[in-house]
Amino acid sequence: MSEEKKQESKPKPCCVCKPEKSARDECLLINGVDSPKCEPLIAAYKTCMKGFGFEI
Ligand SMILES: [Cu+2]
Repeated sequence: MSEEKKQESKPKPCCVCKPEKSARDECLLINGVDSPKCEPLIAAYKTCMKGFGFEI
């Protein structure tokens, strides 16, 4: 993608927090979206995204 280079200082949401995202996604997949089990993982992902300036 050509936009990728211009935004090097600010990464895209899809390029950051990948381990946190996959952990969250896997949890949601296994336990379902309403499972409280995944709340810490969702929180960890949000915190990580926030660190990169993304409010989700
Ligand atoms: Cu990306």
